[in-house]
Amino acid sequence: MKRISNYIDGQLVAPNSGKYLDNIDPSRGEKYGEIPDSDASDVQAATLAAKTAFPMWSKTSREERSRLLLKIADLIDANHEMLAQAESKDNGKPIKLARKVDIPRASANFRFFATAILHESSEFHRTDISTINYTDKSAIGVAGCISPWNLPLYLFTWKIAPALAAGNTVVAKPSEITPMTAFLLSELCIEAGLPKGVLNIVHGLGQKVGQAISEHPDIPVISFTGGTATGKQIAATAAPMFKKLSLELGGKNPNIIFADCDFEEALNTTVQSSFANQGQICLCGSRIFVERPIYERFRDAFVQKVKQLKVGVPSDEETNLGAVVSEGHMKKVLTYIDLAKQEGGKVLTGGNQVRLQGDYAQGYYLAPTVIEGLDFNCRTNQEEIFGPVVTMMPFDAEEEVIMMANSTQYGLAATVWTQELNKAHRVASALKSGIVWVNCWLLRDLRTPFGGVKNSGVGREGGWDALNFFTEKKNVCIKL
Ligand code: TXE
Repeated sequence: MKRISNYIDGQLVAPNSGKYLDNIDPSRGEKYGEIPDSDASDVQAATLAAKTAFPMWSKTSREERSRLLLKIADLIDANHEMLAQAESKDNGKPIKLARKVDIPRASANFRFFATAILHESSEFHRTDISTINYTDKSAIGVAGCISPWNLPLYLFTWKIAPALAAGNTVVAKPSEITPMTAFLLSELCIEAGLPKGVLNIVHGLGQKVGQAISEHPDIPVISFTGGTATGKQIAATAAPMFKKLSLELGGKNPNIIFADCDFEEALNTTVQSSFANQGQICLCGSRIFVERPIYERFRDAFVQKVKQLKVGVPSDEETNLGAVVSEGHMKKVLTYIDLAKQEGGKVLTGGNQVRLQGDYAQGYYLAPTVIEGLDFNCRTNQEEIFGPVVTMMPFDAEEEVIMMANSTQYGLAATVWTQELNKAHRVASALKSGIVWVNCWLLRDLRTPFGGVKNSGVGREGGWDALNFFTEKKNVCIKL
């Protein structure tokens, strides 16, 4: 039974309350560890440690900050398999996904920002012969970083790395549903020699620990990734305090497939964009629009491939879909499948819980599900399900599919499949989303702006956007 600790002021410590929450292994549906049931007093201790460390850390040279963050990246790589196993067990995702995506991206996040700060420059404006301006960029202070359960270490480090690289100290909260790799990261930070108080990790419930971070007066900047509803709560708390906010929220992403697409490429990638990580990636394409001339051919070929996907034990190399993250989430997804049927949807494959044998009989497994026959503006097609469920709809005209694609409250990502260049640019321009992939999905260049519009969030992560978010700019104007 693995009981993990908070990481505060360089130490692994118990929660002040002495209370713990169960940590469940979703592949077996059973408790396998305990996490601190922390509260505002633990957040206060973490914030004090971060505040105390800030003068030192913000004055540490960028070369030294870079060296330490690169050391952490090296330690993540050196512990790649252990971290991948831990991530797969905690989240339910297939081990091959954790090995290939989650853990390599966690070290890449540290490497990217550790090296970016070595090349950062600022601005100079000459007003006239005797007046010059320079932009002085400095760290803000204690940054609050709150992350979700779907890509635990990947998204946790996506916030922490730029915050630390920019010279801030951090109070971070991983999801209570998947805390393990954040805990293992704290051990690696100690091994790397990260000075005490620079990074603090407080485990526990969102309403207690997350809320305490959002409302703490000494945490002036918050970076959050998670559900739109939670994003609203954090904004409602932080906005009146004039905190700087970055919110990466939900999605209901359209996947638009024109008749002139590269059929095989679109087909194979759509299987991935529909069901990777059990559909628990906010970038997944959950609404598939197919131009009518190829709708039936694509639908039948897609369903055929989906039927071949293996739902299985996450530790099995052959598994394509592991367990969804929790019993509650499994029930939520099943409720949406029932709703889809009530709204007139026809389940072409899946639509059911999957019962494995033996030790895994109580795990949270769902069959990859494809539904057609729904209206584009029914609830199933408007609300985020965040599970292995996609809908398929035919379309006739470009204007029609753009209207349907843009019809939800979300605007995070979209995919467009066409071999006509002008159409690709035209459709990408018309789509209301922060990211558009053309003839690909989830190709990520960390320098690019990442984020959504509408209810998918506020602000952009990645590249200079992330470093600028975690710094304050001051214009100094000098009359010579
Ligand atoms: O979110 P939650 P989840 C979205 C995804 C889905 C959801 C899944 O689309 O909707 O997030 O993640 C903490 N004050 N994205 O269920 O519940 C909570 O403890 C402060 C989009 O985890 O919002 C956890 O640590 N914090 C994203 C974190 O918030 C609170 C990519 C997220 O929890 C809190 C990934 C509160 N009141 C998921 N309540 C993207 N756009 O990139 C909870 N928390």
